[in-house]
Amino acid sequence: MAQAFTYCRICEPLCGLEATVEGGELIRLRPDREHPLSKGFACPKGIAMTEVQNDPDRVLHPMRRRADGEFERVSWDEALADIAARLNRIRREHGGGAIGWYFGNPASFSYSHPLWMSGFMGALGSRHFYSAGSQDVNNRFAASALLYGSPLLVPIPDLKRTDLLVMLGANPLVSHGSLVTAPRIKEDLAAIVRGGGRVVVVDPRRTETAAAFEHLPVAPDGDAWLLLSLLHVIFAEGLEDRGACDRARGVQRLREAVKDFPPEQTAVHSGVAAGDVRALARSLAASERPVVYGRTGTCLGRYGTLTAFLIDVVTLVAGGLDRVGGAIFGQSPIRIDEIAKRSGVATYGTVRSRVGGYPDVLGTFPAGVMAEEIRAPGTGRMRALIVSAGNPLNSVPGSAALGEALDELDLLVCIDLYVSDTGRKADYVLPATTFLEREDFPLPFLQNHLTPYVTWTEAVVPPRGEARQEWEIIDSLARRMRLPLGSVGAQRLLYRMGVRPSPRTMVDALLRTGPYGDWYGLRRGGLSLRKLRANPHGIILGDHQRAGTLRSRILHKDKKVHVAPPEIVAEIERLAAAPAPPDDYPLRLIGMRELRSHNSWMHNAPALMRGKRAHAARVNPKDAAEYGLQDGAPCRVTSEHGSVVLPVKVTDEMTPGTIAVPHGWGHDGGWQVANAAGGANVNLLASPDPADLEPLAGMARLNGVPVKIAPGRPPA
Ligand SMILES: Nc1nc2c(c(=O)[nH]1)N[C@H]1C(S)=C(S)[C@@H](COP(=O)(O)OP(=O)(O)OC[C@H]3O[C@@H](n4cnc5c(=O)[nH]c(N)nc54)[C@H](O)[C@@H]3O)O[C@H]1N2
Ligand SMILES: Nc1nc2c(c(=O)[nH]1)N[C@H]1C(S)=C(S)[C@@H](COP(=O)(O)OP(=O)(O)OC[C@H]3O[C@@H](n4cnc5c(=O)[nH]c(N)nc54)[C@H](O)[C@@H]3O)O[C@H]1N2
Ligand code: SF4
Ligand SMILES: [Mo]
Repeated sequence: MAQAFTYCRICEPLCGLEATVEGGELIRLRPDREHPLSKGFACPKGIAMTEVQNDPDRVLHPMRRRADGEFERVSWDEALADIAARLNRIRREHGGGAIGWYFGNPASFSYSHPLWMSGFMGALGSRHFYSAGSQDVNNRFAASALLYGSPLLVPIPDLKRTDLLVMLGANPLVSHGSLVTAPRIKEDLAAIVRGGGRVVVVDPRRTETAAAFEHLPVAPDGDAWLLLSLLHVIFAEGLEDRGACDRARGVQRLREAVKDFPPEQTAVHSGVAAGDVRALARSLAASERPVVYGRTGTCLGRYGTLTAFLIDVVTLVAGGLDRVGGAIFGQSPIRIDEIAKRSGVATYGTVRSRVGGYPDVLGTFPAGVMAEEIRAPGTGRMRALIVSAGNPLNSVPGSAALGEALDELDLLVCIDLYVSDTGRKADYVLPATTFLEREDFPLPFLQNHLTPYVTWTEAVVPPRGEARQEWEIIDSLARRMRLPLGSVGAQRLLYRMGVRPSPRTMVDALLRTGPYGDWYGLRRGGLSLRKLRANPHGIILGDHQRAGTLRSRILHKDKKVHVAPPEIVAEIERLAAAPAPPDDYPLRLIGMRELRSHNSWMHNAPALMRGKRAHAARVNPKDAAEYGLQDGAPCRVTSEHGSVVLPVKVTDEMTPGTIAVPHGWGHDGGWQVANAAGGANVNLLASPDPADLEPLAGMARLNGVPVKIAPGRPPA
């Protein structure tokens, strides 16, 4: 038996894991006690990854769907040859722009997969590039592009030094933190309070985090109203940080824009009493080290980009932006800023989608237009789709319409661990390695580390069956299609010359020439891949991320934070003119996460499903009484777009008028435990209409969906 150290790549804390391996097989995963950040913490999902790794339902060979809908095993050679030929036929007849790609959340946890995938799409010259981002964080990137001129300048809350954290739409005690990597985040939050500070959790549900700290209930989709009123009060009472305002651009316009939003008038939209808003505004202004932070609860409404934008603006006006204990901009040991600038991948609004005219965010379009992009005739129609590490049928709004559209494709290929709900419709399912079967480097997360840190891992077990890494699959496909890969100029040139750099050599070069690099021996003790390999628990690079770096990193020509660009002013006007919601759907649906689920893909691990776990809609006792619902009995939730049946859970953690349903349930894939778990696909309730997406980043509207509820009978 051998032990190996690695890190978990299910969610953003990237906790250290110790793997026990015997005869090339994973026996057990345990928390790594020597990991300098997670220090022996890992959650149930990380531990249960053993069951995913060894799952009998995993896809271990390329599979082709037969006419009867069942899958048959084929060789890699056969699969790749047929896929390449079919893609090339589409290219000949309709151009590379008819081929699309959707990548899901796990893709971002691999350093090599995104690089090779964007190389592939770049070489095809296709704009049909979609991701889970439009259901997650693209609004945050868009807000940063507007504020700082770069979508990748996303601040993290300086949790170890703040004295007032106002947290909107995040539940880190369950999600373990997102857009900030802090594996022991629960302790970091508790320490704020222990040090005399405050943690205020703004959420329609009294979440695990809200219950542990101060809870300020908010109406679903009410955050923008609340933030505008916080600004209103701070300006009206002359409490703004003058220095910070003097250094920003557009403050006068912003002042004008928020004049019409006194808390007494916005309370009906935000659900927060005027007195509470005024008190919070004063606390923020009085705090030495304030920070406002928001996550998915603030991203998936009608005003996601505006909300993310206002979150930073409130921090700025309160004096916390780019300051110790506020919202700070972390740095990576790899020169991400520069690479992003030079490679031209850090784009926002450079191109627009064919359907809906949405701006691109980092070169991708909203997944909510995919169905229409497949169906709408004309040039640029999407005819083939590759899905890697994603399950869009279960994660994108308007699942019914998307399902029908996928059936119209000439070719659908899924690269996955399982036959997912989406994979069920694929012509081919290609077996991917798990993260335990691949080497890795936390490329996109390095600047989010609260404590600067870097690590590298080798694969801890060889691939099961014939599983392959995504970059290898893409590489072989590109070769067969005679497509020169290369996401950055130099890489493309090398490919043309027949040199094919591996992801590993690329990372070594980036590390060695980065700010901590060894410069090939010029700086002794500097970073290189060799040094990382000699430190299996990773290397701490400093005590804290630095504050005060923003000015040198802003990409706006005037080097100022832009607090009132026309796009945002227009959004404020749109918000003020919003029509009243339909009366016949009196309740608001929101999402939530569960400790033992991970989006849609861990419901097949028996360890996570113990205790007869079931999907449920959480409903306040008052609403339950009003609509005749009984705890544990089935209910029917109906929106303008669809209807689902699932059990009710009556709980006073919900604010009246709001119901919470986790996404990622209601399976019909090749995963037996998950299929048997029941539940429903909540995204059947979200609008399939591209016109209903949020305008500035194409964010899906998954929170605040108008619904009604009634006792329901489970489907026969
Ligand atoms: N209603 C509602 N919908 C939501 C959300 C919400 O809050 N409410 N949240 C949204 C968010 S934040 C996200 S991130 C998305 C997630 O949406 P998606 O990323 O589309 O879906 P996942 O459920 O994460 O499915 C990931 C798929 O990748 C596979 N997989 C796992 N690891 C690997 C790997 O290493 N390689 C490969 N090739 N495949 C792998 C899994 O088997 C699974 O099929 O859902 C979004 N949808
Ligand atoms: N256990 C577990 N952990 C996960 C995941 C998982 O599926 N399971 N998924 C991972 C992924 S992909 C992501 S992106 C992160 C997300 O990380 P978080 O954003 O922290 O995750 P959530 O728990 O969904 O928190 C969102 C909160 O927003 C609230 N909310 C809903 N609507 C509104 C609203 O209109 N306004 C406000 N203020 N709040 C609202 C919900 O009640 C919920 O508490 O979690 C990651 N971690
Ligand atoms: S919190 Fe759990 S799932 Fe997330 S990285 Fe840590 S062990 Fe993995
Ligand atoms: Mo996510």
